Amino acid sequence: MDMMRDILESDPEIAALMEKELGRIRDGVELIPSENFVSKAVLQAMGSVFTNKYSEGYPRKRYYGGQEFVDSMEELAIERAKKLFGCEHVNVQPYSGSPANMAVFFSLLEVGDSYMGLDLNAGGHLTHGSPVNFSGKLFRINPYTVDRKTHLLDMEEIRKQALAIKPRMILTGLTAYPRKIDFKAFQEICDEVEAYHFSDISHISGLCATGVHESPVKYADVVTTTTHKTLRGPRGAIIMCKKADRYQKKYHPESKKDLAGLIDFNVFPGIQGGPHDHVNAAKAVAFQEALKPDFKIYAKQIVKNAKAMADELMSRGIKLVTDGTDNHLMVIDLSAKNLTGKGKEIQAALDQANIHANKNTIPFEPGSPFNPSGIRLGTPAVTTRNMKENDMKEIARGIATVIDNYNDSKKIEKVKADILELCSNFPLYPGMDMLK
Ligand code: DSN
Repeated sequence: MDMMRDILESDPEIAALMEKELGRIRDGVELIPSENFVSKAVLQAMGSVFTNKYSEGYPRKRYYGGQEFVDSMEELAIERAKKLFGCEHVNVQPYSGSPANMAVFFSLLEVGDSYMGLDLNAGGHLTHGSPVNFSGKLFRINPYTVDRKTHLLDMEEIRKQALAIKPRMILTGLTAYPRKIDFKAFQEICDEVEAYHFSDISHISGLCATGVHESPVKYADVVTTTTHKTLRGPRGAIIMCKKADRYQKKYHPESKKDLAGLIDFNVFPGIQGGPHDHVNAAKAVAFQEALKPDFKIYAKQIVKNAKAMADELMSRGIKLVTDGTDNHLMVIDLSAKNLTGKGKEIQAALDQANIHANKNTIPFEPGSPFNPSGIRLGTPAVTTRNMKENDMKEIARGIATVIDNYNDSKKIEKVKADILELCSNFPLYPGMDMLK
């Protein structure tokens, strides 16, 4: 691409690393479920002149001049996000998922308030209450977890916990839970205990936007999502919310702001300064792409691919947490193969075979977060490459071979050769090479 030529001249070291990264992603299958490959249009928006501007504030209410085009761009991003998710209000400025979630905590809770969120080991996120994160340090987390036997969310148990604790907020959302979340059931619990419902759909937002997974937007007070996972946009996040604060009298008696006002105020000036306009332009481009009919076909294929991969893995004797998947991700339980705590080694062996996945905790992890007993896999990126069910089966066979022979470099080399051949049939970013 033309826009790449300058960097080749001005900074050959970085250019060479970019070129190598392009080769790495082309020659491997990307199964880290939080990663994806954005379109060239999204890349171009990120590399645009919008990177130069400072725009503290919101459209038509900024602190600096020269905003006429930034304002129109951000308004487009807002309108497209509203249309895509059917939300009442959206803030498109969060730099990424963690600051977005932080703004929600500061909007809904006071420091020290209690809330419930999915335990990290069971598939939650750092910002859902981990003790090393602001969400666990500043606020009182009462984690809910999955059933010890089935590893599924048990809504009756969660309800009992909520009735006992009376949290001010219940957080729904996942990073490693492979099944559908019953957002309506969560909402009923929130209503019963008068808790805010905050849903972080970062992993599944591409599925929610297309109706492939139920969306919490119609229920929850606030919904966040990163924009770079199944949604296939740039690194970043958005916050969607209802306009009205339904617990204003109870929890914010002094506040003159509605919920939308609280969220906006906590993003800027509460947590962030100037928005990243180039990224917000790329978000707008990605939302436009996600509104097209093709994107629904893509989202459906992500789930079909995940199911095909899960079935093949299980038929090869691999145990999956919950014995399958409903969404885009799976978690392999290595403890069932006497590989407890070997997630790191298996991840490295898979990388040698050009299969990129990540080590992950399993529910009630017997190892540790750094040496966990799971491998997390997902299909958003391979589906973007146009791979289909048969390709998933081939990859699954490769994964099973690597797990069973993770110390056998010859067998791993053979899998790598097969993966290289598979990848050669699915070109990625054609024409983007700088050195050819
Ligand atoms: N790190 C992301 C993931 O991989 O799920 C969540 O932020």
